[in-house]
This record gives sequence, C-alpha cells and structure tokens, in this order.
Amino acid sequence: MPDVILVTGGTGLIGQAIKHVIETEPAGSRFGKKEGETWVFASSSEGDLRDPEQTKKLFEKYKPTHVIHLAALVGGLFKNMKYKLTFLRDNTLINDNVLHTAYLTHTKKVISCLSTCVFPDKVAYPLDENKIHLGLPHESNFGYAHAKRMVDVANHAYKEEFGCNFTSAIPTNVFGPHDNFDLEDAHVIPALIHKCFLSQKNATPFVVAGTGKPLRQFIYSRDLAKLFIWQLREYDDVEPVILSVGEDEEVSIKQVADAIVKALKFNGEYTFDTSKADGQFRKPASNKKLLDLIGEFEFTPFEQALDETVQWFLKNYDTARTGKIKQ
Ligand code: NAP
Ligand code: GFB
Repeated sequence: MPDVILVTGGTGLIGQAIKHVIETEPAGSRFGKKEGETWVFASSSEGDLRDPEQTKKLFEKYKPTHVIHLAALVGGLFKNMKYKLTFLRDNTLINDNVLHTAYLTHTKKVISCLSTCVFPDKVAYPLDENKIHLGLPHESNFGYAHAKRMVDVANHAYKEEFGCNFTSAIPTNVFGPHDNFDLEDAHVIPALIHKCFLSQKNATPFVVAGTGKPLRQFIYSRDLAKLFIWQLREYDDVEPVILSVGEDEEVSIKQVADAIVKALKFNGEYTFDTSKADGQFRKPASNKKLLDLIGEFEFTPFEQALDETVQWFLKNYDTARTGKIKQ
C-alpha cells in the first residue's frame, strides 16, 4: 500500500514549508517526494482537531499511514502571556485527539511538534533532549509548554502499552514565508518585519518591544521542513530530537531588529519600548543529537533566510496573515 502522509496544520508556516520542499526537491532525493507517496496538507477548515469526531472524519477521509502533526494554537510571547489556559486546553485536546485516532486507525508513525520553550527555565545549558521534564517551564508560556510536554509523555505511554511508533521533534523559534504577521499574535521576526514595513510606509517610529537583549536561535522554515522529512524517513525512536541550528547561532533581539532594518532599507526612527516584556532571557538548545544522526546538513545563512522572508512578505502582503491592523 503506497504511503499517505497527513500533515496536520499543513496550511501554516511549517506545513507550507514542507509542502514547498516536497514539491521542489528532486523526486526520490533525500528530502524529495518518493514514488507512490501521497502528501496531504490539512487546514482547520477540513476538521477542527479539538473535536474527536472531526478528527476521526479527517483520518477516515485520508487514511494516513504516516502523520506529521503540526496543528496547534500557536503564537508569540504576548499572545502566550494573555491566553495561558486556552493554549493549554486547545493544544491538549488537539494532541490527544490526533494521537488517539492515530492509534485507533493503526497509523504506522506519528511525529508531533514540541518547541524549545517546553524546556525548564532554570536548568544547566545547553538544553538537550534529556532535560524536558527537569523543572518548570518559563512562566510566560507555561500553558502551551505543559500541553506540549504531555505529548512526549503520551508517546512513551502509547509505545509501552500498544507498541506505537509515535515520536516528536523540538524546533527552536522558526520563521519564513507563510508565517503569521499579525502584530499582536506573531512571533518576533514576523512581528518586526510587519512593524518596520508599516513604519516605513507611514513614516512613524519603528518600535521594538522589550530591551532587545534576550537571545534566541532561529531556524528557517524551509530548513526545518527538510529535517522533518528526514525524521519521517530515517528516525524510528520514541525519544524527541531537537531540530535547530547550533548553539553558536544564538542572536539577540536587537541583532534581529538590526537585520530587519537592513533588509527593508529602513532609515527612520528606531527605538525600544522597555515597558514591554522580554520573556525568557535565553533557551540555548544543542543540536548535537540531530547532527550525530543526520550527518552533514547545510543550514541557510540567517541573513539570506531573512531576506527571502522579507521579499515573500512584500510580494504577498495583501494575502498574508497580517491580522486586523491594516494601517
Ligand atoms: P501556524 O503557522 O500558526 O499554523 C498552525 C496550523 O495549525 C494551521 O495550519 C492551522 O490551520 C492549524 N490549526 C490550528 N488550530 C487547529 C485546530 N483546532 N484544528 C485543526 N487545525 C488547526 O503554526 P506554525 O508556526 O507552522 O507551527 C506548527 C507547529 O510547530 C505547532 O505545533 C507549533 O507549536 C510548533 N512550533 C512552532 C514554532 C514557531 O516559531 N512558529 C516553534 C516551535 C514549534 P488554519 O490554517 O486552518 O488556521
Ligand atoms: O518570538 P517571541 O514572541 O517568542 O519573542 P519567545 C521573542 C522576543 O522578542 C521577546 C521580543 O524577548 C520579545 O520581547 N520582541 C520584540 C517581540 N519585539 C517584539 C514584537 O513585536 N513581537 C514579539 N512577539 N516579540 C515563544 C513562546 O517565546 O516562542 C511560544 O511564547 C513558542 O510558546 C515560541 O514556543 C517559539 O521566543 O519569547
């Protein structure tokens, strides 16, 4: 029976990046489409995965042999701080429905998507896959973080009780085309690209939230997409894998804002609003396990990836997710 790969959350930032890679990489290549494979990129309009019945219908419709489970309530620091219970509950419902339906329908493999914000806030750095449960996550996103941690717990329980091949990936902060650029809900890179674009258009100051000092590792969505395809094809272990650039690639929020100002050729007023939260200061993750397993992998240089994202935003501004505020 040919493989059917269902990508839940297939219309989002990472889902669309996987679609791009599968459609553009040479067929049969390491990250390309294999003969006979069918790839399905599902949106929430095809089934609200918080609802067990709709989840069952989606699986009955596509009969997936493999699932890359990306669907989630997702957002940046400020949205997470505002909706902790909604992030906990919606993601717990989505994850439980997808894993249990995959079990009931004998799906061969599921890769779920966690995030480096699930790690404890106070633990020895760098973060690695063995430290997920060694303490409380940062208070700014504990709702989302605990819901995601439960996926790792469930994967181990499904394996021990039923022998399921359910595993997970732990990406760092992701950016790229098709991101959510909503000024309030977005992660830092799409939010600052949108803000800087509006400041240029309206000749208003470009204001970055916080001190600009926090540090982050950013992975380009199209690189991450290849790593998900690698994990689908070549990794069969219940233990999670951090999918990230190296620890030495940590950059400050100020460096990110500087790169966005350069990419948009903005020369107006540029300030920091230190009354806004910085969130977690840093969450440096080691990608040693990934590189030990995958061998050589070429990450797209940050400035090139940022440029491609800015060009995509400018070209697709009218159809991109820019939220309510359109000045
Ligand atoms: P995104 O762009 O916001 O896309 C979210 C996707 O999930 C969309 O396809 C959305 O469908 C779908 N979805 C949302 N609620 C749903 C529901 N109730 N039922 C069915 N589908 C639903 O998110 P992303 O940034 O690609 O994130 C994908 C995964 O990566 C998530 O699990 C997220 O937690 C994880 N992650 C993201 C980052 C990051 O920096 N972005 C970092 C680490 C981990 P519609 O298009 O129909 O709304
Ligand atoms: O990307 P971000 O929202 O997520 O914010 P986190 C990163 C940093 O950027 C914080 C600063 O230090 C913010 O203060 N920042 C500056 C901004 N200007 C802005 C802005 O306009 N918008 C935003 N959003 N940030 C999230 C978790 O944490 O990481 C999520 O809350 C998820 O659950 C995600 O895990 C990957 O890296 O702080």
